[in-house]
Amino acid sequence: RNNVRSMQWDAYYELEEIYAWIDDLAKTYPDIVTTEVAGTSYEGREIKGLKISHGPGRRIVFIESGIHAREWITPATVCYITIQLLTSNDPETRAAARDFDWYIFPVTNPDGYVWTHTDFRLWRKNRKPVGTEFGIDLNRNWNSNWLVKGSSTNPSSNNYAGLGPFSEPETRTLSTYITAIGNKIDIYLSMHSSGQLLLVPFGNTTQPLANYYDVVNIGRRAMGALSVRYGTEYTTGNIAEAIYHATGSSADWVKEFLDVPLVYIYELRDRGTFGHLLPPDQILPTSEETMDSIIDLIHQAKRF
Ligand code: ING
Ligand code: ZN
Repeated sequence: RNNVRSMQWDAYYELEEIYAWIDDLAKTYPDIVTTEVAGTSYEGREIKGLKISHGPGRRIVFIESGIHAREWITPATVCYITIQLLTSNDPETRAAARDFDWYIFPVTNPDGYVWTHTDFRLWRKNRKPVGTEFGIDLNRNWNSNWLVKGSSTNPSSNNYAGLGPFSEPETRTLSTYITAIGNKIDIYLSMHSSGQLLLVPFGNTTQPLANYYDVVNIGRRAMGALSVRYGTEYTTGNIAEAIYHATGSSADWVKEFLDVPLVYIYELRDRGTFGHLLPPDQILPTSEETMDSIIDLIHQAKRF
């Protein structure tokens, strides 16, 4: 199954398969795809992704997914999006692929992802040992209001924030990589599941951020596009308002420090029936509708 161009989107893939597929894409599309390594995990795995570029000087879309190990639908959907950007004949999709540089990282927590395949399906954090416990919540470890809200100092918690901001190799190396791209990022998407929500920063306050109304309106329209195909309903709003207060997330950090104009967190399907155990027969519909929304986002961003 190494060649994902023949992927049937009917099964969740293991880390090795996804990474082999990325290498294969770079070989198949040498003029537009490059393999990118954004960092290294605690156990020494690469955070491997790819860049799609049709030429210099383009605005950037950055997609970070799989920061939570058990949220398997996120890498699956992101792989689908990647293949659409490379192979679709749809004019809007081709335009989106051509007009932006795409940085796509399906699995930003590779150790955790492997652990969910080998040992414990519902693992969320990375796999760094902390005393007798394991794992830091990598979406509480970024240097933005670190430990302020919705975070734990207890290593046994699923929201353990770590010993300090960027204490973890995954967040430290990934943030360094993102910083090197700098303020040319126009759209940053952080992919999670589940709940069918589209969230915008910040997670420490329900106060609207600078361009809140523009960002939310663009998001709402994109969720309208998402619902067309299968009627899937999303709720759009501020993190703290729509879900819970939580700080130290990647989304808050790119908003605060890189001033990325459009930052969204997707909480993909479903609304609780299966949660993280979303059956494989929902990979394709989830991927398709999410792609529809991203194309709409891109369309709106061009005029933003
Ligand atoms: N949800 C996110 C979490 O990290 C979130 C929600 C996103 C909070 C971004 C704060 C910032 O808890 C899931 N499902 O992980
Ligand atoms: Zn998550």
